[in-house]
Amino acid sequence: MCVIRWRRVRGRYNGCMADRADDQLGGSIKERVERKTKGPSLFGVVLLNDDYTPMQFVVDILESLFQKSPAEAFRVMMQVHREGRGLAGVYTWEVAETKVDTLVAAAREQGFPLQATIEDA
Ligand code: TYC
Repeated sequence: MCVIRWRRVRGRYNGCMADRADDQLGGSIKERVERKTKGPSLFGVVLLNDDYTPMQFVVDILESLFQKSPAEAFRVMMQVHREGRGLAGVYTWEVAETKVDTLVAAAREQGFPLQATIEDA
C-alpha cells in the first residue's frame, strides 16, 4: 500500500530532494513525505528489572524465547539490571503478546516476579 502525507515545513526543506514538491505555501514549502510500503506495525517487548528474579533465569529466557546469543542475552539482562529496563525483541502485536504471556507464565511457574511490557517500536 502507498501512503502519501503532506507536511508544511517552515523556512527550510527537511527531506529528500526526490520527495520535494515545488509548491510554495505562504512562505513555507510544501513537502511530500512518501512511504512506499506500509508493513505491519511493530512493538517492542521490554523487560523490567526486579530484585528477585535470578540473573540466570533472565538470560535463559532471552536465549530460549527471544533467540538471543548467550553474549547478547547477558548484555540485555545486565542492561535491565542496571538501568531498569531493556529491549528483548521487536515483533508484531500478536507475537509480542505471546512472548510476554510465555515469559510471565515461565517466571510464575518458578515463583519469580519477572515482568515485561509492550511498547510502540
Ligand atoms: N535484578 C535481578 C537480580 O539482581 C536480575 C534481573 C535482571 C531481574 C533483569 C529482572 O528483567 C530482569 N537478581
